[in-house]
Amino acid sequence: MCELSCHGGALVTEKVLKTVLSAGARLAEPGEFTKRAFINGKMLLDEAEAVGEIIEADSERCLEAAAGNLESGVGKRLSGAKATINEIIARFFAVIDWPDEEIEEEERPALLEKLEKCEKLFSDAISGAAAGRIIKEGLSVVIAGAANAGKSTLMNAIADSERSIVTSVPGTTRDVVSETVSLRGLKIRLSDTAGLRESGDEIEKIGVFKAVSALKKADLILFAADSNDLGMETAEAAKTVAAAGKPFIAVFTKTDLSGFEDKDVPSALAALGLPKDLPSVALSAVTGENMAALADKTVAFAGVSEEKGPVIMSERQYGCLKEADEAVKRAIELIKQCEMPDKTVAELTAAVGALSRLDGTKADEEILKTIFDKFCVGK
Ligand SMILES: Nc1nc2c(ncn2[C@@H]2O[C@H](COP(=O)(O)OP(=O)(O)O)[C@@H](O)[C@H]2O)c(=O)[nH]1
Ligand SMILES: [Mg+2]
Repeated sequence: MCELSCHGGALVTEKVLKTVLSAGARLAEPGEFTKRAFINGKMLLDEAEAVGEIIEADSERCLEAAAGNLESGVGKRLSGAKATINEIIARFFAVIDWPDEEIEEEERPALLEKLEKCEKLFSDAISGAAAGRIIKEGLSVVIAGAANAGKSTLMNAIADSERSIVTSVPGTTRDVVSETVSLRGLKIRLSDTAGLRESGDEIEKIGVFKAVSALKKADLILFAADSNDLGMETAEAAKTVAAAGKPFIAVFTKTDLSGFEDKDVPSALAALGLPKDLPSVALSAVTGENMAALADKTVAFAGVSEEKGPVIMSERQYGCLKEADEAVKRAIELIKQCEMPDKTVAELTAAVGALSRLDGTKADEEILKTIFDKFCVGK
């Protein structure tokens, strides 16, 4: 490898490049440098994927998680578990190969304990994958509620821009208005929707239909309820929001007008027919009061811990982990039932196979191609 420095400017660079290419050099392929590092054993496959995650990162949290995955990825963290499973396979092979050998009754608990520890590591990593998806793709937060509840004002205050039109006329927002924002470094895909109410207006009806569809796809709903008006319409909207079956936070809006306080929350929830332990915030998007509390609750909901560790952001890694976890669970059952050792060996071998695909010690060309083709040239 050699590095050339030349004068700036497109033409000079192009001429130097042409000369170098005509002398026999070739352009690097996408992700070629990372791929070479992987092939030469300088990094595991999940770490190579972390390089891609770093390049693609579009929020602080995502960048942090990707950098953590590069430094100490899931492959490295699970290498001990993989070694343990391999040792247990060897122990079972001894039993299969030597008819006099068998797994003694007193040996069983120790084997089970080791496998259960491995399984715990896998299932912990799997349960962290939900947070990984949110870190990478962003948390989908939908603001919904009755007409004039202050939804668009809330949207604009969170997004810190005049994204949605705000008027005192009920039914102003008709389409779903979306914006990507960052809250405490976490990417949030925020959507404002039309007020949930029966309407004779053709366009508004479509807006309400779209709002209800958006609710069903949300990770989290912010149910905006005007603290000055906790009547029938608000209660009806609460019902529609609850029916979507998604987690939601009750946001009592316009406290600057109503004087509504945190202590008023329980009776307000009861008036709307909502559970008394529902996460709630009373705020004013106009004065900014309690907006920080809403940000805290929203980010806390994402379940993204500050703890450094592998964050599974790749569907491929998730699939491998699932496979390893399920195979080990089956092996545990087989050992408990004193089943034939060859069945247990088959499950444990499947688990090691999945872990080897995860860290790339056993990866076929097809998988490498899909991973590295996503990289840009020069990485
Ligand atoms: N004083 C005050 N007015 C608000 C607040 N939030 C919304 N409003 C007003 O309430 C009306 C309806 O607000 P909007 O955000 O359009 O409600 P939407 O229909 O739910 O989107 C507008 O006149 C806003 O200016 C608030 O926190 N304080
Ligand atoms: Mg609106």
